[in-house]
Amino acid sequence: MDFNKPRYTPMNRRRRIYEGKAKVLFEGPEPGTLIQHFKDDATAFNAKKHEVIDGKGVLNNRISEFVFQHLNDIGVPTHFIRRLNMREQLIREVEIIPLEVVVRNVAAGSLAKRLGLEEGTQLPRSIIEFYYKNDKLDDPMVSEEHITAFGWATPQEIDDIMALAIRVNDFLSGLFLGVGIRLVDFKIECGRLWEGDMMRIVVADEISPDSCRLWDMKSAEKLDKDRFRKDLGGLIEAYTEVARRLGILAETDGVPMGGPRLVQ
Ligand code: AIR
Ligand code: ASP
Repeated sequence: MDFNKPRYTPMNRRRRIYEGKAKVLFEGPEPGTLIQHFKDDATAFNAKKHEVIDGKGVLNNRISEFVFQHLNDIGVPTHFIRRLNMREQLIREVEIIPLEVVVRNVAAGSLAKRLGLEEGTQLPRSIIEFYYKNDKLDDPMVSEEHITAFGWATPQEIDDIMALAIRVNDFLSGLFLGVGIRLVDFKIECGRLWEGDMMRIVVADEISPDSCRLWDMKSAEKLDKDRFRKDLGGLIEAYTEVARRLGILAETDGVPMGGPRLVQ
């Protein structure tokens, strides 16, 4: 398959496969591919809170591309093929496993609340948790017992998912440490990628400030979606800062008026 030959279909004529809260999936140019489109919508508390934040999709597309391309480069399998434009990327079609896989290094969010830990406490080791993806149920936390009993994933698949989650955590922790950002926690989703009769588990969805908690190492300022969840304001400025530190936006680019300017 030649993924470098562009064969775009105008957006309104493309078949829409799935619309989520922050992304839309369209049919891709080749069998087994999809186009992942990043919207500007921000939701929290499973869509009970909703706003459109101009430019968020563009930033997440670019930050997620950066992370997924690096994961591919170090041999962590993902669904990502390449970015197509400001809001879209070409991905491999996978069968999404209905779990949110959360890795935590520092106590925050629902863990701090559940166990009465002070936010910011370093955890004794990285902790992996599973949540069942179901908005109506508010994504309840589940154990491996639930996952295997209800057939969401097999024990072997859970092992593969955990191994991927640890590799992603090691990569992301180092990446952000290098630019003065503390990776507090993050969420990934995994999918089954079929290649003939063979199946492997790959990282899917997105990895962006929507799905990670990122704190500035010096000031502890939040550079992630908690700015929206907690009504702190300055979300675009924070995401722009993350992109700038990763070298995605030129140093000279300030907070954009008509959307961020991207460096090719
Ligand atoms: N997360 C969970 N569901 C959706 C997302 N984005 C991410 C949060 C946070 C981590 O998972 O962004 O980085 C843990 O979230 P919480 O709310 O369980 O503490
Ligand atoms: N993404 C989920 C929602 O839309 C949860 C969250 O990020 O807070 O509500």
